[in-house]
Amino acid sequence: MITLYHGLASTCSKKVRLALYEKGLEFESRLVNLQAFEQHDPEYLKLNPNGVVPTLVHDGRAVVESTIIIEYIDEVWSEPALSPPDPHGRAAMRVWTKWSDEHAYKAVYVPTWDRVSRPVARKLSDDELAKCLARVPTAERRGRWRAAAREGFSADEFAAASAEMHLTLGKLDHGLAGGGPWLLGEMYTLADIAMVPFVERIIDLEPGMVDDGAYGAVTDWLARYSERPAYQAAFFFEGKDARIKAIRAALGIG
Ligand SMILES: N[C@@H](CCC(=O)N[C@@H](CS)C(=O)NCC(=O)O)C(=O)O
Repeated sequence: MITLYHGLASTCSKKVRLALYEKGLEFESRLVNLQAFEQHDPEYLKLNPNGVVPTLVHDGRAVVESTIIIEYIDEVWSEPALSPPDPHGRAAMRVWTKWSDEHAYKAVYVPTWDRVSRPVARKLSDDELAKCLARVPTAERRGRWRAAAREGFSADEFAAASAEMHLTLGKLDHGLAGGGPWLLGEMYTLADIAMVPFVERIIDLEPGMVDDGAYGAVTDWLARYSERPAYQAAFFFEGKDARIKAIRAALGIG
């Protein structure tokens, strides 16, 4: 039995939905409304003490951290394999999953909070904010929610995010220069899964970054990617139209 606690628009949640769908796995969906602060609910914190999504619960035990979760999924359900069979290949894959956690995530963090969390947080009264902050389990996220609610994010933070976006797109462009079709060449792996939600988000936040054919190998990879049924099921999770239904049926996930 698999239960996924996740956010609809959350990049880290998309990574996990994508890995599950690539394996053709059905799961019980528990959507966590981040803008209603459900991630700080004491019951949820028992599963994920960091107060963030995603959390995968498998056979009654919780697994946290999106990169660790996708590796877990690939270990437990071995087909189709999403990691190279050799140590060198797996090391190359982990360069990308590490980049996803350390750079791609940072590229979208501030602009996403500014777009999604700030409009909700700034409406909180001082009392409501104090109550909300008292439930946030980590100092880093408390600071983030406070900034979202009050002073906002600085020009330096936006500039740092923009630099990370360019760095990430540049690294991907270089990595795909050999023709791909995937980040490690012929084999589609967790490297692709870990990176794609951030690329989609960067382009959504800053469409101008890929104007005039900039980072063309990346936009080609994303176009190729968006044809994958698992991508469509993971990214348009709540899609109710006939096409999404057909994709879900083709993946065997009803
Ligand atoms: N390193 C964690 C980061 C998780 C994370 O930041 N999740 C975001 C959504 S993408 C979240 O839950 N934000 C709500 C909050 O911080 O209150 C992972 O990869 O799972």
